[in-house]
Amino acid sequence: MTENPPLNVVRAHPLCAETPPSALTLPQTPAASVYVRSNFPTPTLGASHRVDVRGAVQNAREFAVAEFADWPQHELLVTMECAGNWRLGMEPVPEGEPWSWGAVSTTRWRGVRLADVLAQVGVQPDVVEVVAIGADSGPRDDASEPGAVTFARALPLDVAMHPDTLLATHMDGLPLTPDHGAPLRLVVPGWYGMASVKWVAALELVTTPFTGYFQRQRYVYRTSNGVEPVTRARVKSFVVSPAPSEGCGTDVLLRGWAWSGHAPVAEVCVQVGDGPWLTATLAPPASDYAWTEFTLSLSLPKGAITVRTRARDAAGNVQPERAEWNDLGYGNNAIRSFTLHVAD
Ligand SMILES: Nc1nc2c(c(=O)[nH]1)N[C@H]1C(S)=C(S)[C@@H](COP(=O)(O)O)O[C@H]1N2
Ligand SMILES: [Mo]
Repeated sequence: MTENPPLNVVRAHPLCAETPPSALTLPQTPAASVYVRSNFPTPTLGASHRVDVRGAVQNAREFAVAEFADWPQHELLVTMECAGNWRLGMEPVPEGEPWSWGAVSTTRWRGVRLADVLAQVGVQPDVVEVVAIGADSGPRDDASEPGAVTFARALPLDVAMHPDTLLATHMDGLPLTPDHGAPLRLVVPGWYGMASVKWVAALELVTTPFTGYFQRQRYVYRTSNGVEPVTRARVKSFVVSPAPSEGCGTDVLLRGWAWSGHAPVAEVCVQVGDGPWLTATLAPPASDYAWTEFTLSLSLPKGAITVRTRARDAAGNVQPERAEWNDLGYGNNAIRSFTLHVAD
């Protein structure tokens, strides 16, 4: 038997790699199997790395990342999903990394509160956003302008000030690995992954909305109706057991995960073939930001059976039959349909 690889590589350079199905069965993703999405080559930042905090602040200054070890620490279990996850399920498949189902992981992050850093510099009253600027750069993938662009994303001030928005130094109790943003990254629970800027080099407080490439040209829902920013993760669910490829017996315990960046998961329903939608049992999530486990015991007929799952969150968001198609293929949270091969 071959070992499961820790990651399924979608593109090697810069690294884009999915959490493999075997790791998606686990409540917490092993660190080596946490998906990676990098737009540019991984920058090498030493232990003496400093973050420049500037812009509309009372006292602009640099912080040595090492100094954060002495600050109050916060740890959170967070399900993070790339906005491009399941792009392959859109028809026609939009441009961008061809992600299947594995650009999602659930990880324990530890670090300091972004709000604690902002309190140290003093936020001026007219600040609207905090721009996190990465240390990575490269060409725009639409070649709209020549030259390099830096990965940078703005957060509304209220999200930046939220006590669960972290500047993380650790994953799973260990210092961040280079591909996950060492030595310092943002973690914005509930938001699609692009908000969680890796390799933070600077934080700039701005008094007018940021219009950078990764804010206005990328990570936007662009349709014939206009352009909307990509923000929180849409409600989604999927089955992890039994695995579609494995085959199963007639009596199964269906098990999977559901999450939403808008509100707690309120309900997951399962449909077998053309049958009625059945309500699954929800387990309490391990944290406010971690996915919710659902289970349902089923007696299935033999043969190839189609199974679908549909989650609803407490804000009333429900997975659609089809997600609205958009140029860049973000936010595909359509109901997933898969086939189980049922034998004795
Ligand atoms: N500096 C920087 N931060 C970044 C990115 C990037 O390319 N550069 N990619 C973003 C995207 S699109 C996602 S989905 C997450 C992925 O984080 P991970 O690679 O640790 O899973 O990082 C985000 N932060
Ligand atoms: Mo992403």
